[in-house]
Amino acid sequence: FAAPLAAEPSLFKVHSPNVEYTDSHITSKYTYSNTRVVKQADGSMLVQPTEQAFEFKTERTVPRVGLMMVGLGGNNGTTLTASIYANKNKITWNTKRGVQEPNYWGSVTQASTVRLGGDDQGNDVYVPLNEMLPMVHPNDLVIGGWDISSLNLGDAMARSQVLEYDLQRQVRDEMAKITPLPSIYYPDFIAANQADRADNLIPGNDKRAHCDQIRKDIREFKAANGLDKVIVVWTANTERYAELIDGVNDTAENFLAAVASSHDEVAPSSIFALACIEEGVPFVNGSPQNTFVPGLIDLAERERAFIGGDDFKSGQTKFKSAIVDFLVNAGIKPVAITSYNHLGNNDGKNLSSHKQFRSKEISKSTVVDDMVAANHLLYKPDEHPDHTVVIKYVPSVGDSKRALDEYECDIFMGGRQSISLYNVCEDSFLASPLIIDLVVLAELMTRIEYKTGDMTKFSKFQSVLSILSYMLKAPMVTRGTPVVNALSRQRSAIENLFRACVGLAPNNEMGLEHKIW
Ligand code: NAI
Ligand code: DG6
Repeated sequence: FAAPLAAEPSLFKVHSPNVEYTDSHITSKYTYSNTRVVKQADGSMLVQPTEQAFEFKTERTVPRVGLMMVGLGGNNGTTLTASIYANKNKITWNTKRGVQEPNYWGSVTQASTVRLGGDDQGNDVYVPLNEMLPMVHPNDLVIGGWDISSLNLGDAMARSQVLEYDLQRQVRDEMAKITPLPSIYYPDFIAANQADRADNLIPGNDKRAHCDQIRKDIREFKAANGLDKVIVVWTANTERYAELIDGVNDTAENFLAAVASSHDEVAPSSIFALACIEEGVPFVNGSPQNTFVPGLIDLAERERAFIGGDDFKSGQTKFKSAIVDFLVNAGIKPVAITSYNHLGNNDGKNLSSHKQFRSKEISKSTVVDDMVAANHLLYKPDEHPDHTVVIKYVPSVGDSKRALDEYECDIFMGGRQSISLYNVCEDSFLASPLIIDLVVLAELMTRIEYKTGDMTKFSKFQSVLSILSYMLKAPMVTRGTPVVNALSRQRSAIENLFRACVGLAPNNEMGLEHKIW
């Protein structure tokens, strides 16, 4: 057994009467400033600055964390597992460009910095994002999970054709020691073209028994590896949407009854989510399907379990959520966004089936809604740019996805601007670092509590982890609260929540100290 865990040392300490560091916690007293707007019948607005007192308490001890991926033997699952192994063991490999060292580039928690403040010379001081609060390091994650394909991870990595051969060669034996746990396969939910890899299945048709098996797998993985916590991420094939049926998946009780009766419209991903909710394990959905049917969200809230989703925001959509925000905030009106993709990996093969493509089309298309709605000078109510998404399966390009986007915009005095983007990248190299961020942030959120108003005890945050939005194409938020897709706002939300936890005001760009005499 490993030594008892101790609180992580901090790179910086905040000196303030509002912040206290103990061996176990960082606590902060924080004033949340906001602006309340009341629209009047005549169209005018009454505006009131508001302030709300909060206390935050963050556990300083970083636990031993297990990451269980559903779809472990896929391109993302094997790329991430091999990359963590290479990083942890400092494995370098030869490429035609020279010797390559492992890194975590593309992970916002591991490879980006935030402005902490300014020094006495007026210079900005930056720290790594993962130093803002104690966070688990990816090298320390213990990896496991499930796949409907029985291939060991060494062979599965070779099947994926993502990593350089010289790296594969060095990690293959170690990877081969991992074989995915058998998984749940309801053929109707993924493309028929996946059937030939489905040879590693939990037997039977009893959906409650399937859920209980997943719960057992999680418990056993935790015990076998001496883990304090497990996070589960769905990076398995995109499923079709489950039909929303009153009496089946509309409430927590109906959903549980539907599982008990093994109803056809309960998807494998929803069974995994249910198992995690019942085990109190955070579950993140990295694919676009509607895993979180209303009854399952009710259940998560009732059990105060953490959930997040949907669909990793890795390339084309990440650009879109930055570019459209920029255009609309620059007073330029996108009137048509046309996105073509072609790719040749197994994800592309699955998406060549219409129902699974439709799940992806929906999540790729909703991403500009909030930015368009924010500018009533450019768009009338209910007016949207034309938005088209095309995905084609072209086997010979493998994991190297090609994304072509055209942004057609109305500009000054009837002018037109056409912006064309062409993005080529290995899909799994973009998605794998996002899985790290989702795990690191979801785990951290299990250690932060808040108190406000007349609350006598600290509480965890709401079940739906909207803080994960930066990494997700169709971010889930607590019902009745606004969805934010704009990338810069999503990043600010992460940064400023962490600042609040150490008693610091949100970063702003006023730079008043540089403007006064
Ligand atoms: P992949 O097809 O290589 O891997 C998926 C794996 O899931 C396969 O090994 C398959 O056997 C397994 N699988 C299917 N159903 C399963 C089930 N019920 N239980 C356990 N395993 C199951 O796909 P890839 O490229 O790894 O992507 C994974 C998912 O992530 C896809 O749904 C994809 O749409 C989504 N995604 C990927 C992004 C990327 O950039 N790579 C970005 C956004 C989303
Ligand atoms: C084709 O777009 C296949 C998809 O699975 C995407 O590669 C994936 O969802 C990433 O999409 P995006 O828009 O974030 O690059």
